[in-house]
Amino acid sequence: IGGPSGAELSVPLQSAYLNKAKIAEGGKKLRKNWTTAWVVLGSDHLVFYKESKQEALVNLKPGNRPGEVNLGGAIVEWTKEKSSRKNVIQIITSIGDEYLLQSDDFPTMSKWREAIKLTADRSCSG
Ligand code: I3P
Repeated sequence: IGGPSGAELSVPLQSAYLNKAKIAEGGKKLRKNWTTAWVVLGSDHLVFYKESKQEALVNLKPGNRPGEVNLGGAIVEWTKEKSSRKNVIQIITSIGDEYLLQSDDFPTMSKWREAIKLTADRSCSG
């Protein structure tokens, strides 16, 4: 059975401005730097854009998405230890990249946690 079609891949499941920090790459700790990003959840990945307007432009060029994070097999959980901020989730990808996402609005982060977790679990088995 084939993977998702190109059409499915280009349909964002949800998108929002969230606070984001990449804190590790390939298991190696990075210096934390929070920025606001336009975060788009696709069928099996997350994409980070500086602004919402970029999304349409970059989507014209498949395979050229610099801020794309593969969610297959990723671990997604709330964390209180990795930040002093409230409503922080951590995403640890299968290649050992680690991201924090945060919003002051609890329902927003709760919704994102659920959706990212579902996506990670679903794309784990192929
Ligand atoms: C970091 C900055 C972050 C903070 C982080 C600090 O300092 O204040 O906002 O994370 O805490 O190290 P700097 O700008 O000098 O790098 P939180 O806001 O998430 O708490 P941490 O080292 O405990 O992660």
